[in-house]
Amino acid sequence: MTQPNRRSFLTGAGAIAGAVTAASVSKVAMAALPEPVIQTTPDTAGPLAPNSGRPYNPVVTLNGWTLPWRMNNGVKEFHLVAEPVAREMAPGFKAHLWGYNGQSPGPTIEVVEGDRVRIFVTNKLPEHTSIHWHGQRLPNGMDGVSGLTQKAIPVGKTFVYEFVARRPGTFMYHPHADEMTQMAMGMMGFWVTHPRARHPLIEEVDRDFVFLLSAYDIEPGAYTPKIMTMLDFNLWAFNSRIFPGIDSMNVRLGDKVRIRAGNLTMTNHPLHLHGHEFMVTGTDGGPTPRSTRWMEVTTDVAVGQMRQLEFLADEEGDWAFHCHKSHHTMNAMGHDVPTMIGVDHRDVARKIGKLVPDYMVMGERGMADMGEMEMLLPDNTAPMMTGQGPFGGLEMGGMFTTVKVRRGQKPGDYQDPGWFKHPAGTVAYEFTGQLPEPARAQASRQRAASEVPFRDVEVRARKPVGSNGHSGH
Ligand SMILES: [Cu+2]
Repeated sequence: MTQPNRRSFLTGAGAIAGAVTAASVSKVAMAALPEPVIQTTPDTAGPLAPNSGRPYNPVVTLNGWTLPWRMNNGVKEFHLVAEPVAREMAPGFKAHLWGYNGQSPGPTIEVVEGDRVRIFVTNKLPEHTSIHWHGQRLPNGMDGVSGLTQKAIPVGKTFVYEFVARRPGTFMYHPHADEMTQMAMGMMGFWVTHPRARHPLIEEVDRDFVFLLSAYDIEPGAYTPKIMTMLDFNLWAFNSRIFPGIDSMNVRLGDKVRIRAGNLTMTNHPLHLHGHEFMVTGTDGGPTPRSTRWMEVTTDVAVGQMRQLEFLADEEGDWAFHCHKSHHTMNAMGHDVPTMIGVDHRDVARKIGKLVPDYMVMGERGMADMGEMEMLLPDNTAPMMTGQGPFGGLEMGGMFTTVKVRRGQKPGDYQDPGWFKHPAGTVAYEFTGQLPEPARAQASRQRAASEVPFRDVEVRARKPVGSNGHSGH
């Protein structure tokens, strides 16, 4: 847990933790830009309790933070700075991304339904930008589509967006100028509009976590994403962090928990929770009607969509929460590796060695060996399958974390409680008795004797190798 630090551009602003109050800023200062608040660490910041404006229950951004604001004559003023950032995606692995206010993704913006919001956007990127407020009802000229609804924000300039947050819900923000490059570089942020009063379709919850799904293509050893990649990403992230760099979501036994996710990658992500059932209570269009809700353990979040999952955390333990595309729970180094199970690799190793010096052939017994090869990786990359748990290697990466449900977790405490201490007799254990002969093998032997003579059949499968230039499909 860390508090954002501030670059103090204004004199007499005073040092205040959390949101800036109108009373602390002089009249001259109010006419100026709100000082930008910059975050330098990728740690999960505690919830930012509002100290001005209408009250609400704040969210917690996974490996992120909420942007403080100042009140100026009843308008909530925020200052976003679009700039190059260094994002630690996992311990030992830093990426050179573009983001907002020191991090990628940018800070979460939290407002209340009916709030008038003014957002100053300063462009410190090497090219023009804009911000689109994904999902919002707003005047057309505030929609942030450069060329269509506004001029792009030139390098070094500050533009102002102003609108009323008209409907409560879950939103995102991202550039709508050289969008492919800027989103591939990590420019995005979360936005939550809280209901102004009790809403018939919006439950009050004890914990409300938010994060964005993002994907990057960064060569092992490199720092900057390849922006032309459309599908073949090698880093699948929750809020520009990859396992084991993603914090756990720590809750109290019996808590009502909401997890909000938005997808700004180029493919869908079926999010899967272990040990509990959840309901999708909201989409990018707002809260879902009750008649459309059903219990499930996996829900797909398509490109450009947002989903709110809600569940009662009534089972103690460390419960996995991850994208169910298994390639999305792996890190770099794992892609474009041939399947080696059961293959005599001596000849292959010689061939690959010519192309990639120091390459190791792995996987004769499956890929689990990869989990223990961290020492041999180039600088600045993340092992493909990694993470240590109380029982050994987790062999995971990418879009994977845990929901830690604890009896002793105090209300409002988001600290990691450590690994779950399983009650005696509740962990899967080794069977040490006699293994019986499999019954099915018995049956097929009888049939083989009475019908056709049984002989070994070898199956060879080979993908067609084209010479017509279509190999990239
Ligand atoms: Cu996925």
